[in-house]
Amino acid sequence: MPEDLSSSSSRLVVVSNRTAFGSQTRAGGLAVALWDTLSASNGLWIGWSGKIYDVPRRRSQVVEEDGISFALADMSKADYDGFYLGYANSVLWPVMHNRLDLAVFDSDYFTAYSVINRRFAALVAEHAHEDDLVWVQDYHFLLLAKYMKEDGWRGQCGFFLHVPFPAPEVFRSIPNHLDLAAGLCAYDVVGLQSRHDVANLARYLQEEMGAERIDSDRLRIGDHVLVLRHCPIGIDAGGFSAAATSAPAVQASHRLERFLGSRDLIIGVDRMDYSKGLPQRFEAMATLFDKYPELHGNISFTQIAPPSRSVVEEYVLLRQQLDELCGRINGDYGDLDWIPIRYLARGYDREELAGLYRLARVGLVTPLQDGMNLVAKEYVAAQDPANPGVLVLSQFAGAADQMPEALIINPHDTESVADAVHAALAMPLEERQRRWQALYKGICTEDINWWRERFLAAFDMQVSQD
Ligand code: ADQ
Repeated sequence: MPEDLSSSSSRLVVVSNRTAFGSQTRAGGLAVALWDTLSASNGLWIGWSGKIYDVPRRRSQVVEEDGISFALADMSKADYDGFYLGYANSVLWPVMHNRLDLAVFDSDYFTAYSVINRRFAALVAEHAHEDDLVWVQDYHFLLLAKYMKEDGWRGQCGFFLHVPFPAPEVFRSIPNHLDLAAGLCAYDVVGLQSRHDVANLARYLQEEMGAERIDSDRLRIGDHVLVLRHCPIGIDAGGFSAAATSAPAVQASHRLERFLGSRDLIIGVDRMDYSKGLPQRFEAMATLFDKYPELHGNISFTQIAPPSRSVVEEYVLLRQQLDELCGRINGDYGDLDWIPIRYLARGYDREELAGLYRLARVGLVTPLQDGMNLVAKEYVAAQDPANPGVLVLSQFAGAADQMPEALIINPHDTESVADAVHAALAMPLEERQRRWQALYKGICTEDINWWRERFLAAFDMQVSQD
């Protein structure tokens, strides 16, 4: 077991809040996306151990799994409350998803955020060496490169933001937004999910940090060149497609089929989060049942949504809201032999999910705001080419830019969502195949490897500055 990780040769080093070490089900897009990448490149993954101690162990724990080395640090309860539940998920998450109304601006949260970013910067210094390429993931670590540089780091360091970057007017509402901006400017490369995110961040840095545009991918801030790169994240499309016909997939699909009988399945799969538009989706299903009574008894909507961050008040309220909506809709429209909406608050294995996607005539992906949304891509990958289902996709998911052949809807407009689901159910085979082929080609071309290569290639743009 490699104790002194810093002596190995040049590698990819990923830093993210949660690693996927030892986990059976990976219910986060980030974990799903990074595992294969690091496993293939014998990389190092630095993150939180997932453990909360009254007195955290001082040293990080070093372990190995599937060719990946992990350096894992514990957190105290106070760290977890202030950094994770507080700043990351009660300030940054809502603001990045345009929900200023849900943000809790408590200055103690920012202090905790800075402390944890400093601690992880020290962890990088301990385990990485300057030939390594450090790739920091997501909104938990906006300040990391700044602290690494203050500690003397001279190697390369890039950052990928999995969530949207909001309009500058929204980001500016964060009391410490300039500290965050200084943190972002310390990276060599910042990757974002959509062109819209790149444009928002570029405008913000120009307005607040005096950044000047060098060209479409580069900004100059003082004497530092920052590459802003549009890198939409993809999936392992071939692997996911194969998973959809695996034994666990077929088994899960048969179990659900026994419940469905001859009914058509409409599926939603999300982390339970207010950005995913779940109440609006449930309302859209009620509108569908109102508008198209001929569908009664002939379709079944199953929503799979494992709880996440379930101690943050908003998540508790969301769970209650979904329970109530589900009960109301089933009460209003259900019958002795028909349950219109089923809602399963638990996670499933990747293969099982793939089987369920494949069974569904319609994949309903309707976030109000989403960096990318990998479920949309997984749904397409899992389809049977001979008889593919139809993807109904929110215009506010980053994925919509790459997937114009889906039925693109506004999730706030419940009537248009209902109409799209109706159209999807009635769509002739030939049109379903035509749309699916174009979508599948896209997710195979711009897959998870394409994403990684595109991000890593951006470092060359930084050094080739004029
Ligand atoms: P998330 O908000 O977590 O990720 P998403 O992109 O939809 O959202 O990824 C969810 C992942 O978790 C998918 O791979 C899905 O299969 C899995 N998952 C969801 N529900 C599950 C369940 N019930 N059981 C098992 N697995 C489940 C963040 C951003 C997104 C961005 C990703 C990746 O918010 O916008 O697409 O990172 O960059």
